[in-house]
Parts: sequence; structure tokens; C-alpha cells
Amino acid sequence: MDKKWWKESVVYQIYPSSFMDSNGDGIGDLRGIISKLDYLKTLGADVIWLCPVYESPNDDNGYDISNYQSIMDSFGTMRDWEELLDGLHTRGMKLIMDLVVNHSSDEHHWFVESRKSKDNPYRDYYIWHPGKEGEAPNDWGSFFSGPAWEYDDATGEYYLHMFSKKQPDLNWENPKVRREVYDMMTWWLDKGIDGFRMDVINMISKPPGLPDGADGGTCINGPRVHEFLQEMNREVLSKYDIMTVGETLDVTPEDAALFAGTDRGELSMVFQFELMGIDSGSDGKWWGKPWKLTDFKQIFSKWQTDLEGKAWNSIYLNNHDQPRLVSRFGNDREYRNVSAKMLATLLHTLQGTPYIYQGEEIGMTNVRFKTIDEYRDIETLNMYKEYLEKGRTPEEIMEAIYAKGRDNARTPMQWNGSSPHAGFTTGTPWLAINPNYQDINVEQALADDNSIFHYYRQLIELRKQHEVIVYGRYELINADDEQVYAYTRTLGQEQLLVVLNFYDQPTRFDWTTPEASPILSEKTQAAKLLIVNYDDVPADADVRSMDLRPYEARVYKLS
Ligand code: ISL
Ligand code: CA
Repeated sequence: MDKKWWKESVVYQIYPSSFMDSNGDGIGDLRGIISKLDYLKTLGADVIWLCPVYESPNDDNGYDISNYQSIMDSFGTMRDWEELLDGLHTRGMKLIMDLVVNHSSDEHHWFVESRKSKDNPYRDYYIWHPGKEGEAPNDWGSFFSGPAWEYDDATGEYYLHMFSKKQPDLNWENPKVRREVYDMMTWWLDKGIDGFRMDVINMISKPPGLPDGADGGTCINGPRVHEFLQEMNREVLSKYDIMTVGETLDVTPEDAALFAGTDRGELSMVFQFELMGIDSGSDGKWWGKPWKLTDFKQIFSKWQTDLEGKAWNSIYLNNHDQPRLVSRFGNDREYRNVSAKMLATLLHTLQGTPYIYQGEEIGMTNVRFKTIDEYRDIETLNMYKEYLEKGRTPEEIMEAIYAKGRDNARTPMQWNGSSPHAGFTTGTPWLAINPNYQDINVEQALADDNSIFHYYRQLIELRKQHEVIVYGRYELINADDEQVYAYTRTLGQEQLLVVLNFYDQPTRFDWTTPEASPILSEKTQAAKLLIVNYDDVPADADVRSMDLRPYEARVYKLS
């Protein structure tokens, strides 16, 4: 068993502009975060992943960085940041920073230089190309609508931007770029941070010759990506006791084992997106289809099984780019409380490091703003225009945004139910508060023993008490059941049973093949209930067969 602190940790993701505003300008900031460290400690978070707080013109909320070694004014100062790091370390917590080096901002001085002339020393820091017969060099589309190439008057060439046109892609073929990135990373690590989350890191190696190919999907897992990451590991990462998590779009477990395999010398783990695509249609995420529990189980099970002993999973069901998990996979109406707890039970009892996205721990939900003017996300705003032009009705587009828009996750944290903007700010928030804050907020959650918050706290505590939750092998039970997700976790003689009803209808769970678990057949009578998401304890005598209430979740220790 390859023990590591980051396998035993729970990560909490902070989206700084929406977490807590300390000075009334409507934008969350570092001092706001500092004021909530005790809250995070109470929850039991071990590691904080801080989304970008660097200097940025904010075209993509900080994912467009104009200076990697300074703090955005609206977030505070480097002194504030140092105090945050100190505050975390004093409380025994760790900090990982977002590393966004597939692209920079077009306002970064490298790009300002680069675009000046073809012989500028920074020209090759980015990917410039002459046009093809007056058109872009190839047919790639940007993730945020429109072409991935922007024509630049000054030199009559196009530059590549896989995201917004204010996010030009860096040229990783250039060893100087790599050196700059490694030096910058070393600088942060020497300040004492505990690792990095690496933005779209499997897009840094572009295919030679930049061939046509749908949506620049060709940039994913490019030919030199492992060489670059191994170099980064040798030059930087291997010198520190840190964790790294790569955001890797479109990867299979086989790919993940290359990025995060124990003996690969690359990353600690990656985020996979297979599960996030479960309700996408043929035309991408906006025009989706309902998801099926059997597919959901199949995807998680494949990742659990295929990475066993080879690489480590990261476990999440939402983040700052995704809808709220309770709205998407649970029930954000009458069963919000139990369904959020059921999903939490899943996330905290699989093999892998769980990631909690801010507000998830109080069951925050998606939002439905009336008009497009209330939205701020560049992806959403561009998509709205694109599909209007393609002939969709505004109503249809708004429904797609309600289901999948990134601002669902970005509405500010709901700290209390009595202050005008949920206690997030005394000013006007940069993005409106979800109107449900009077029912869903931290103050109420802390005061109620049966809250989603306290359930997360207990799950995190259980993880610290039972090594089997961290390291145990995973085995799916009743794969074909369309209503119940059940599995065991086994470590030596220790075994857990997790049973989750995913729907609002009661159901009966009958373990059809208990002989698959020798431990179970001997010890079912002695099974001990570790946690359940209802206040009264279920009456079932035998865990081989149980009656589950809507969204009921139970974890038993079998031995
Ligand atoms: O947001 C998405 C789903 O609509 C993804 O396509 C997302 O753009 C992709 O996961 C990459 O995300 C990361 O890089 C982007 C940034 O906008 C995201 O916030 C970040 O997580 C560009 O830096
Ligand atoms: Ca502020």
C-alpha cells in the first residue's frame, strides 16, 4: 500500500471572487477567505485549492493571467496571500494553487512583446501562423465559440487561442517558455505552497503541422505532453513534497495511468471528464440527454477498477465549470437535504481524493436568472450569441444555461439568511446571489445537527478513522440495478458496504451475489452502521436485503 498524505486528504475548492467579500466592493477576496478559515477547519478540509488569484484582466475570471507572480488588486496583496498561507498552515491545512500555463492573458508582457513584430524575442512564446488563402490556418474552434485563431494586424498573422481570444496559447515547443514556467513554479513552491492544480494541462503539446480536426480536439494528449510533464517533474515537482492534480479533458483510464501512474514521474492524479459528459448530447454539453444510473455506475466503476494499484483517482461531481451536483444528479427540491447527503456519501467512500466545491457542503443549487444580462460567464455569453444566430429560441437557450451554465456554480457563497446579499458582501455582488439563500446558508447549516454540512463533516471524520475508506479496493454490486448504487471496499480483513438509493422512490435492495464477498456471508449479522442520511436508524436486520427510503444512503462496516 503506497501511503501518501494527499490520498488521505479532502480538498476544498475556493472560487475567490464568489467566496467572501471583506471590503464591500462586491468581489470576494483574500481577506474574506482568511476570515472563513475556521469554518473550513470545522468542516475538516485538509487542502484548499485556490482558483487563480493572479493579476488578470478577468476576461475568463482569472484564467487569463497577465502576471503569474503578483496578486490581482481586487483580491488583495501578496501580504494578504502570505497571511492566508500562514493561516492555513497554522491550522494544519495545506494550499494548492491553480497553474494556468496552457495560455496566458493577451495582456501578459510576453504577449504584448510577441505581437509587436515577427522578430521580437518573445515571438515564439506563442503560436503564430500565416493565414491560408485569407482564412485561419486551420479549422479549429475555440472552447468558447468561434474560431481558435485571431488575426493580428500588427504582423498580419494569426495566433492560436483554444479559449477566449484574450487567452493566447503558449508555445511549449519553445524551451524558453518551459524554463519561464518552471522558474515561476519554483518561486511559488519556495514560498511554501503544497502543490498545484494544473489547468487543461493535457493540451500543452500541439500536434505538429497543426492539421485540421474538429474543435482542436487534436490538441488533447499531444505527442510531447508526457515528455514535458516528466521534464517539469524532474526540474521542479520532484524536489518538493507536494500534490499535483492535472485537469485533463477527454482522457481514458489508460491515459490517466500515463499522467498519474505511480512510476511515471508526472502528476499525483488527474481530473477525468468522462462522468461530466454523461448527460451531453451529440452536439456537446448544452443540448444534453438524461443520464442513466447504470452508465453512471459503469463509468465510476471502470475508473475505480482500472486505476487500482496503478494510479490515484480524484473524485468530484462539480466544480466552478459545472452545474451544482444536487441539481444535476440529486433533487434540489423536496429531497435536497437527503439527496445531497446521498451524493456526498458516494464522493467520500470511493477510492480517490474527494474534492468539495464551495457551497456544495451546504447543498447550494443551480440558479435561474430571468435574463441573459444577469449572467457573467464568457462561455455562457458567447454561447447565447452563437445559438441565437443558429436559430435557437431565447427560451431554449436559457433552459440550456439553467441546466449547464458555469454561473450555476459561481453565484456567491450563502453565509446567512438575514443580510441583504447572504452575508457575502455589503455592496453589490459581481454576480447576483441565488434567491434561495434564505433557506440555504451556512449560518442555518451550522445550527442544525441534521444539516448537509454536518453530514460532510462526519464523512470527513470517518475517512480519518477508517483506512479502508482511503485505500480499500472497490467492487461494484448489482451492476444492472437502475435505482441503487452499491459497492464494497476491502482492505485486508476490513470491509465496508455502501448502498445508495439514487431516486425519489423507495426501493428494495437485494444483494444478488453475496457469495462474491466471503467476509459478507460470514459477518452480515455483525454489520455495523457507520453513517446514514436519515435521522432515524433503519430497522433492517440483514444487510443482504434492505428497504431503502428515497435517496437513502448507508455505509456499513462488515468487518
Ligand atoms: O467549462 C467547461 C465546460 O463547459 C470546460 O470546457 C472548460 O472550459 C474546460 O474544462 C477547461 O477549463 C479550465 O480552463 C478554462 C477555464 O475557463 C476554466 O474555468 C478552467 O477550469 C480556460 O482556462
Ligand atoms: Ca472585495
